Amino acid sequence: MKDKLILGNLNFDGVVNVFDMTMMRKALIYGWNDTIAYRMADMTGDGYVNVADLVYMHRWLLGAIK
Ligand SMILES: [Ca+2]
Repeated sequence: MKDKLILGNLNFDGVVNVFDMTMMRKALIYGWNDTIAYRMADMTGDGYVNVADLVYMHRWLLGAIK
């Protein structure tokens, strides 16, 4: 579970995919209830999770960012 800490992996299943992006989108609207997920969602590494991180994850999933 939470031993699989990977940047962008918000549901701790070991992979970063569209389910994590959906989770981030929901959390940005309704708020975060998991501080570890919040940390893993900071894709841009600026200490905040906002729409910039969602865009980053989207681009990463599309292969535009390595
Ligand atoms: Ca995941």
